[in-house]
Amino acid sequence: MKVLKVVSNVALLMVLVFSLVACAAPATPAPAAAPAEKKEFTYNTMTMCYPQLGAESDWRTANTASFKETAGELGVRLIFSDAQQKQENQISAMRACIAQGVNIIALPPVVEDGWDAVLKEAKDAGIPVIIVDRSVKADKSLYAAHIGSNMVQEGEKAGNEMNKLLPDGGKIIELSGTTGSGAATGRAEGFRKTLNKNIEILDSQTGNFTRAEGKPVMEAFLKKYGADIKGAFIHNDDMAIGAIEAMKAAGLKPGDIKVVSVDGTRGGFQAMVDGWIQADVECNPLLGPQTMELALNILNGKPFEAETLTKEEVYYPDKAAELLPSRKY
Ligand code: GZL
Repeated sequence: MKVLKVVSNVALLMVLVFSLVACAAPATPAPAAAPAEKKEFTYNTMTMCYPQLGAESDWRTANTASFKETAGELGVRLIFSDAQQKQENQISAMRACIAQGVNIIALPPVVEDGWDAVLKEAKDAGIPVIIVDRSVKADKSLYAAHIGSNMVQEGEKAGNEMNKLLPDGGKIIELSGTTGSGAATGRAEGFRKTLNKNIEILDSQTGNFTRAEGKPVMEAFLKKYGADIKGAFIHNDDMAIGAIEAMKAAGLKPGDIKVVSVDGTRGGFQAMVDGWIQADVECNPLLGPQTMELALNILNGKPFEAETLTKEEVYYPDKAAELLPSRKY
């Protein structure tokens, strides 16, 4: 069976030669793997960091609820923290989120200044930042977008309301929000832009957006200026409610001092029903849904607005009772 053997030897030789040729021949490169498709984010795969500034007011409580409820409904993983109104705590929370490798940061800044370094750290880590609610004084290249209120416009509206309440002029006081915050700065600026010249601001003092601090500030104003005070511009309903406690304790009646407040919370509406607040400039805290949608568009490279300003009304006592039950915050 020589032939077979020979065949087999020849076959063996051929196999040997073929395998040698196959090994020697340059391997034809495998087709390059298609570049990995950039995975599109969905709400379920998005992790958002929300270093909330505090829990100082009903507005803030509603803002926190809006983010937590929206994240729960959409399936977004929300890394939430409460900075107790301290910027250093917000910055630490942001740095922890950066280290954790979140997809996006939504920052509600307690004050306007001091954000450049941590915003740059986020940018260098490839984590976009959305500024929520109040503004920051930082290079716009350091963050992707801002969503919130036009605080200067809120102040202008308040000035117009005070003009209507004191057509013959008079002396007023101002309880301002957190010193250095975009909300307080903007409202004060806008208010002074539209206030009539026959209305004099006797004094201005921060109540840090809280009821607890609004009350003693108003007590001190009443002690110092007494019946000279014809009006009060108060930067949020929580401070107004604190100030109303001081006015009651001083024996004043609703309307003795014309009060213009800001936020439009249920507490503010109730104070209008009771006659203590004469106009309430709305400031909308329910920013969760719009911010989540904005975040997804940013992450997926879709078109988005760099600046989204919320639409806001001014409310008055004559409609307060009717509208109060439908108020969402
Ligand atoms: C304004 C917001 C302010 C509210 C206050 O957009 O930052 O902070 O007016 C809150 O009630 O504390």
